[in-house]
Amino acid sequence: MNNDDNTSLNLPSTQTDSYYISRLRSTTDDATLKWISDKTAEFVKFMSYYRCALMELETKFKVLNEGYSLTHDRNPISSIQTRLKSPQSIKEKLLRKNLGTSISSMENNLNDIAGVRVICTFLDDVYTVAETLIQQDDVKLISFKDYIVNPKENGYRSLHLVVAIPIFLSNEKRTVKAEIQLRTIAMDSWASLEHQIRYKKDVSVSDDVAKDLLDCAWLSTLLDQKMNSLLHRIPAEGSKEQTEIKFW
Ligand code: 0O2
Repeated sequence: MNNDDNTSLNLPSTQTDSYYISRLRSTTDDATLKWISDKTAEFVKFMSYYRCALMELETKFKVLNEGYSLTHDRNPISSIQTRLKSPQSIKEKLLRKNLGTSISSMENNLNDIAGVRVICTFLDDVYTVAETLIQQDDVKLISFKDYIVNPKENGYRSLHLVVAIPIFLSNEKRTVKAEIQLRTIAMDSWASLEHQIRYKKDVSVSDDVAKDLLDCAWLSTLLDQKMNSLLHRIPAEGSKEQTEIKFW
């Protein structure tokens, strides 16, 4: 039996962990143990910068939403999701791109360790929210891809921004990059479905399914356009209604 194979030992996971830790301690010199511990601490600290960037950005979008509701009496943002890329995905992406896996390589080569998805109610809101964010003087726009004006071949639509923002820690200021995806509710439901069916899966999808997905993307585009034009018709009719209510 191979002693390094924990499956053949058939131990519960907690026991397996402590087994490995004690084995590591007994087979590794102090300098190497310190090196492992330093590397782990460095990675944990590095990831915490991105967690802070997510908190900053989420707050920025919440404040922006609140401010807009004061002036326009409605919220442009329907929901905000944040995610920190997992160590596994970070490593896989770097290896896929033939890049080194050091912390500086992560920092220089990956823009999406911190990811924010902002789901807007209407098409115009996507651009209003994006513009309002990048006008803020502590937000630096690094790049943007407009997959709404230029959808991907499969029908994917969204506005992608890469921004850099400062985060202030107790004893340092860091500039951290984050990827922001802005999309409407219709774009989001399409992307979620497509992600489940096809995206990143190695299996190829039948032509029928690909065609139906493209049809759905087209329908969601029409829906967004129609809803957006309705939005522009509401204020005039709405204000008339409001006057009548006030009069009563
Ligand atoms: P996940 O699991 O959502 O995080 P890059 O990230 O710069 O190396 P690329 O292709 O230039 O690669 O990035 P792009 O086009 O800006 O897309 C990055 C993210 O957009 C993806 O992240 C997806 O979240 C989303 N996305 C892009 N294309 C599609 C698509 O066809 N369908 C769906 N459903 N989502 C898409 P990840 O890290 O690949 O995946």
